[in-house]
Amino acid sequence: MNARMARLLIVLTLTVLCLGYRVTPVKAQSAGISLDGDFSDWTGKPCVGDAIGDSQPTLDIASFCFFSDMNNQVVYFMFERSGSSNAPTDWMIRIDVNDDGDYSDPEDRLIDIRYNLSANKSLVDVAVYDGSGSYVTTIASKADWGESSRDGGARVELGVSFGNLGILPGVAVSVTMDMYSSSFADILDTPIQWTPANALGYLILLTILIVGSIWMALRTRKVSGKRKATL
Ligand SMILES: [Ca+2]
Ligand SMILES: [Ca+2]
Ligand SMILES: [Ca+2]
Repeated sequence: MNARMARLLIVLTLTVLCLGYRVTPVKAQSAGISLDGDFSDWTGKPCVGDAIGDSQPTLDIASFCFFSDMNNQVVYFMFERSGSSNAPTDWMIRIDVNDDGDYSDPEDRLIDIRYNLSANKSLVDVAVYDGSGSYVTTIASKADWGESSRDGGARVELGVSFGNLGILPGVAVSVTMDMYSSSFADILDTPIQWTPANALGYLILLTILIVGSIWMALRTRKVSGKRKATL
């Protein structure tokens, strides 16, 4: 391997590394999920059900789904309630990012969702806080990401980037998450264990292997050059 080729490979490797660590903003459409208030794209995505009737219908969680888009590093969420009304309701998704059984660490995240709706559209606000309650970012303000009352008024979809969730490639090996409705009126019966970093972990491993190969090649060349010089 000549020096020019080695430099080219280093640049390519650094590019791969940067792509692996990029923080991608939420896109309106990605990997089969569109944030548009149409829920046909959730068919076949991972979901857990929740008991019906364990809260007042407008705050009664019926199901919770999520889809992790590894390519764009966005996690999409969807939840459904058993009843409907046009009154605004509050929902929280909480994520134990450092997976220590406690949702209140600064590393953890709380996604605060307000679902408001009218006959023909929805107004969804989404903000992210860390586990200690500090504000992180606003994801959406009055986005039409839920069902209008005419369409059932029960489901909401949203997406949050890995970066805003504090999920670092190769660090967050496993996280636990669940959700609850306003003031714990209902809480998801089954917390979800999720491993977000697998694909990114492979990318990092590949990067380390490439960098290691280049370093070895350069070192071999340098040693070889010194030997030649002493002959
Ligand atoms: Ca959709
Ligand atoms: Ca329920
Ligand atoms: Ca925690």
